[in-house]
Amino acid sequence: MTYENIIAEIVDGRVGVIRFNRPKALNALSPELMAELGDALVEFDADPNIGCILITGNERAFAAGADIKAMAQASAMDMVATDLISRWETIHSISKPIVAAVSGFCLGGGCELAMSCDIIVASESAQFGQPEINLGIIPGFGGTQRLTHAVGKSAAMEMVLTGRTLSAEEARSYGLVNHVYPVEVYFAEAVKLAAKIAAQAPIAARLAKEAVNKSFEMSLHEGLNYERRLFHMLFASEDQKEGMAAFIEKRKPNWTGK
Ligand code: DAK
Repeated sequence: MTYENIIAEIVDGRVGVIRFNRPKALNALSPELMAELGDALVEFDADPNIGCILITGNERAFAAGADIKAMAQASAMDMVATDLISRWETIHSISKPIVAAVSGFCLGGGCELAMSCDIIVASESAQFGQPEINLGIIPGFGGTQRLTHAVGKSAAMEMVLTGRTLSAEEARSYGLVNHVYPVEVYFAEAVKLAAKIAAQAPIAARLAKEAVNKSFEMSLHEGLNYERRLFHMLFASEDQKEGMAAFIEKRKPNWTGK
């Protein structure tokens, strides 16, 4: 599929890279861009050759938020009823692991989108923030929820009440970001990490993501039971037999995704 607001390509054999491509608008997340992002995510999720998805922007901006110009005149009913925001939810239905490679501005909806990914790799110039308060609104795509889970109540409160941004290093120290690298290499490092994930047994990787995400939604007891069911289920996969045989035979496993 060809796109106007993103670039989608496969790198390193099994990594599906989606790059936001509105550099003049600091990759502001317009409805058109979000529709294309949704389509590309669904396409990569369905492609058996892709093992991990990587979402990125450019060095100056991952994304400076939802497109303010596109929503400035919207009514509450527009926000509820139109396609303006519905495609944002697609990312939460993706079963394959998603890595975000973040540099520069990662604000508002950009930060919320990065937090909707499974792992964040940042450049030293990355800035994470929820500045919606400066526009007379509050975060609307998880900025008060996922951010609070990630950085704790006090830091989240300060960020959403004042619009203060976190540097990449601060974000790493809070656990929001996995790794911070110099700008020149952050993308290559993110691809390396995504390629490592993409090389794992595909079904196990998807179920691992599902199980970790359930920990945000279930009690510990329910989560442990859920994990056990997925664990049992993997013994029905060919890849479990292959992985354990390969260990015993001292060779590399040959995953089939079955
Ligand atoms: N939207 C539209 N255009 C933007 C933009 C944005 N978020 N951010 C930057 N731009 C545009 C600027 O308008 C400018 O365009 P021109 O004037 O050249 O045409 C161009 O990008 C370059 O920006 P600046 O000239 O401002 O560049 P500076 O280096 O001076 O400043 C900045 C960079 C990132 C500090 C500044 O641009 C800025 O403050 N941007 C706005 C950041 C922000 O407030 N972000 C939060 C937006 S609200 C939801 C889903 C999502 C959301 C809500 C609900 N649902 C599914 C329910 C999300 C909401 C938001 O993200």
